[in-house]
Amino acid sequence: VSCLVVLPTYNEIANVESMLRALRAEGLDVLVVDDASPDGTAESAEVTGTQLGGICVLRRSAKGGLGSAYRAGFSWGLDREYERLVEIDCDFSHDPSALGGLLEAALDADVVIGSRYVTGGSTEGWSLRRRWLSRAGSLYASTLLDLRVADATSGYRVYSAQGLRAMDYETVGSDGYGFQIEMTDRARRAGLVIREVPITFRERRGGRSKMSGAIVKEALIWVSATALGRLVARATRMKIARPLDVSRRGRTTS
Ligand SMILES: Nc1nc2c(ncn2[C@@H]2O[C@H](COP(=O)(O)OP(=O)(O)OP(=O)(O)O)[C@@H](O)[C@H]2O)c(=O)[nH]1
Ligand SMILES: [Mg+2]
Repeated sequence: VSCLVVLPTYNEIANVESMLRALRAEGLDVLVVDDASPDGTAESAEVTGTQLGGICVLRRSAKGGLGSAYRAGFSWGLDREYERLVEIDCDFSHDPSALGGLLEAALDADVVIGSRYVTGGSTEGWSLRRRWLSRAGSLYASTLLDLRVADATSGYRVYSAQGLRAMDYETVGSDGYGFQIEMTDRARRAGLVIREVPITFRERRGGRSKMSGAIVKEALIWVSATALGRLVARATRMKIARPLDVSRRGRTTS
């Protein structure tokens, strides 16, 4: 099965070369999606690509967010007929050597999630507060949207090309953690097979986090508004359905 790793980068000069080497050691093609990182990440990726082969760099003109980088990367990969598309962070939080296990699980699933919150999964180097926040966020989204996954915000994933197309990923609106949640929701609603594989998530190796309050807020608002919208839609449908039921019953008894 042909497989493309989509690697979004923004100011990852400290990690990008070693990450690319690790991914090429797994024998995988890589597309770096760089949003004009001022630290020279794209140039470094291009140099490494010339040395190792199997690496392309998609240079975008401005920082557009993680979700938008993935949407662009997926389109690039689907146009080139890749059958599996991988999401991974460029900071070694996701261990590239775990990818073999994820890809194996992807043989009979449309979506494989590298999960911190299934048995055997864990996070290393995170404060209790950050761990609690992440778990609570995942639980909130899973419960409200009936996602039936333990780790809805994980960004270490494998998608089948067919699954991505069925999910209509191009119209997903969120960008940060919300992107992962919204993609999981799309997969559920499209009736795709989702599998979770335990991973150990580690604190980023070099460089700085791009996580922000705005990203958390975006996810929280999206989940809450979507759940509320569905609740209202269901209540409205029930209200319309009830009088019809009554009239039908009325007709059969008369
Ligand atoms: N192309 C692109 N990549 C981005 C953007 N924002 C983040 N990334 C990349 O997406 C990946 C995840 O971002 P991180 O900053 O590690 O965010 P995080 O993993 O949620 O947060 P930490 O755990 O604190 O590192 C990294 O490879 C980033 O370089 C963006 O706007 N554009
Ligand atoms: Mg990270």
